[in-house]
Amino acid sequence: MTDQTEFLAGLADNADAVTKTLDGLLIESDGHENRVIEAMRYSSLGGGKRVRPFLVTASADLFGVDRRAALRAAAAVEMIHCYSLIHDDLPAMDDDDLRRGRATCHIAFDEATAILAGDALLTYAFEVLADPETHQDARVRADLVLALSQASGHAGMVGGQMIDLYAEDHELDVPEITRLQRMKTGALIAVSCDLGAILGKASEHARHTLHNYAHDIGLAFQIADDLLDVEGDEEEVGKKTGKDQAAGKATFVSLLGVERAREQAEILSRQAQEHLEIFGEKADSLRSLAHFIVNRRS
Ligand code: GRG
Repeated sequence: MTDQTEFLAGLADNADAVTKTLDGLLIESDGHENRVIEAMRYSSLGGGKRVRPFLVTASADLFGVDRRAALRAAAAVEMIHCYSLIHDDLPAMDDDDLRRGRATCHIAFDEATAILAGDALLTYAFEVLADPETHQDARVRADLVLALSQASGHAGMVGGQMIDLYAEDHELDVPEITRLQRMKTGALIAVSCDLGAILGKASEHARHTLHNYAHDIGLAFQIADDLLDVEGDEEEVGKKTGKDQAAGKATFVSLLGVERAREQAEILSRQAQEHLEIFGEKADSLRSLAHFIVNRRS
């Protein structure tokens, strides 16, 4: 595993590179549509840990992928993530006014603009992946689009969000919550590794192994998120905390208790790191990420 200070510096450098890539992709216009581009830029350039983009570039590094291609794929995943946050914060969903330590998109702009900014980020992510600038091989580009669309839509993130809304009035048990979280949060985390493997034309075995790693850290990430909602400091976390309990929502923490939930997250993080054995030292940054995910404070 990389030393944590070194890892955090690498995470920050990668976040800067992703922000620069997004900045270069989200070009302002002279036309009256510019307000939606401003909202897209507001929600995607301002902060965030950039965990998913890090997974894309660190996975791509295992297979010697060109950095520019990896950063474009990383930016596409971050666009999907930012769109989901914008829509999740809307009054019709979580109705939040704080995200990444500042006003949510619909507060900084207005509700209609926030809906459009989310829609446009969602669409643009696929345009970026389908662009020959991302990869010269059309088959690779098609595979990138297929993987990201499956992870983002009804069988992945959107489906998970639908179950989350259902859970507001229905009690779910641990297997049902696990499925919800694997779809809502885990699918995008898993596909981030997958995009790196697709870009690198990785073998089925390597792709499958990375998928197992991503599967475990996805769940560990969500348990850590549930713990932060209970124990985190609002200012440090950058969003409202205590929301799950206030909404009476069943989470891993409400079902297992704080101690068992933390234990479970740590078991998953260790298990995730074990999957990486076949990659040797090249996977050290992914090992460090698995550690970071369960020990983060925001
Ligand atoms: C509205 C289509 C639609 C989907 C929403 C992912 C999601 C589904 C909603 C986000 C709400 C949420 C708090 C989910 C829990 C886990 C999560 C995705 C946390 C935020 O991700 P981080 O911690 O955020 O990576 P940063 O700001 O660091 O990028």
